[in-house]
Amino acid sequence: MANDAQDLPRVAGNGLLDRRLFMRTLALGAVGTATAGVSLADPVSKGQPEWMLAPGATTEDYGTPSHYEMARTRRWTVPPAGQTATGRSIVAFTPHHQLHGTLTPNGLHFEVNHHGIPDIDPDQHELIIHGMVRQPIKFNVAALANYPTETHNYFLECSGNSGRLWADKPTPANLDITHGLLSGSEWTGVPLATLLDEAGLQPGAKWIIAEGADSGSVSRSVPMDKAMGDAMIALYQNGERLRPGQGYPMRLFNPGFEGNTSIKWVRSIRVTDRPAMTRFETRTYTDLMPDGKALQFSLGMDVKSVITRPSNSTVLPKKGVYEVTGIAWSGNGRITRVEVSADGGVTWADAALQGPVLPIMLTRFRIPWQWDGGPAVLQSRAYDEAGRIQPSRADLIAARGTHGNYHFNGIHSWGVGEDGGIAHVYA
Ligand SMILES: Nc1nc2c(c(=O)[nH]1)N[C@H]1C(S)=C(S)[C@@H](COP(=O)(O)O)O[C@H]1N2
Ligand SMILES: [Mo]
Repeated sequence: MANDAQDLPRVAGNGLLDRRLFMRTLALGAVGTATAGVSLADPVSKGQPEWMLAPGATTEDYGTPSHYEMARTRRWTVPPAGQTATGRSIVAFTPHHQLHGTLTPNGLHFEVNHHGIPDIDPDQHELIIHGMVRQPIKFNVAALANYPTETHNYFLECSGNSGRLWADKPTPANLDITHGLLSGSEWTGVPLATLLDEAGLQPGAKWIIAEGADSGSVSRSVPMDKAMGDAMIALYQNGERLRPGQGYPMRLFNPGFEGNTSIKWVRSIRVTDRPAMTRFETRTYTDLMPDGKALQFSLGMDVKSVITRPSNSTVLPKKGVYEVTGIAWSGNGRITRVEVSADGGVTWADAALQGPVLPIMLTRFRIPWQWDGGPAVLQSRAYDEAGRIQPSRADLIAARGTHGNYHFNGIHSWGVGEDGGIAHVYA
């Protein structure tokens, strides 16, 4: 079925094809795609499948995915025997190698729970805003629901996402483990500025300290320009109330900042003139530099991308044309460009960006690629509207060393072997 398709316009080395030449052309038979449907001599169906022979099931109160899809679930870190969820952080990963589009289904949103998930009664939960304000105020869910809300699509990324890519050796782990502390959602909530305005900031108020209602009271300090900027108290996620793992019934959401600052189950926002130096801004979520000094309050998530398909969870079955697709994102704003390389970064071609391209949100990119059966190294490189470019791993390490655990945003490489096998490599 596959032909050599030598006439297809090549835009970079090792088989990258023009991004405008999409699967419509390819699937229509200009070339055989490696994955196209089988043509039938007699396309008329013979008989009916079993599920057509009797009426199907009724519906459910709350819909769930097909039972055939139950392998597409989050992997999560089970606490070691003898430790409870609250004795150790539990981390659940979004399986990006199994997903498409840009919105993460709520049941597959990643989770980082340092002290388990509290079971909060929404009728009893309160958020208090106090400290350097003219008048402390508190809100329950019903009171907050009376304020004007805003809805935005935003990604959320733990700064520990991709942390294992700082290691000397590539990893056999799948994309959930390496890039799954990242999700994209539509968030609806009340701008924090509205609430801070109502409380009235005192002169000299420069930071807020947000505290969660989990047993460890996870707390972070957030600079006032963020608090008075695009920060929100989120109540809804993709149209439904927040899931318990996302902070039900309310969370602070700081778009583009490291995930840890978006305090879940938020119960207190204290306005201050200085940061609190909490555990999560001293012991963790700081970046150890080559000179042994630690960078604190490295809050912004920089520009980054990764190819989600193909990935090391699949094997290329045969030579032919494949769609290479992935996601790009930046805490600085919109993604402006994503380039893909099939020859380990020697040559690059522009991928198509799926619109609308929204600021501080996952952006899907695609490019057709003709695999000729030889070795290849697939990479993606993202650019954002702040002029930031995703660095090579070597450049990132030259600047930052390898002592740190957080904020890895280097270019990611998939090595494709002659057998069609795919592995994470350092190129
Ligand atoms: N109260 C509280 N807020 C929290 C956490 C927590 O354990 N407790 N985890 C933080 C971390 S480390 C991250 S990366 C994000 C993850 O948000 P998610 O679990 O909704 O994906 O929430 C942050 N907010
Ligand atoms: Mo995190």
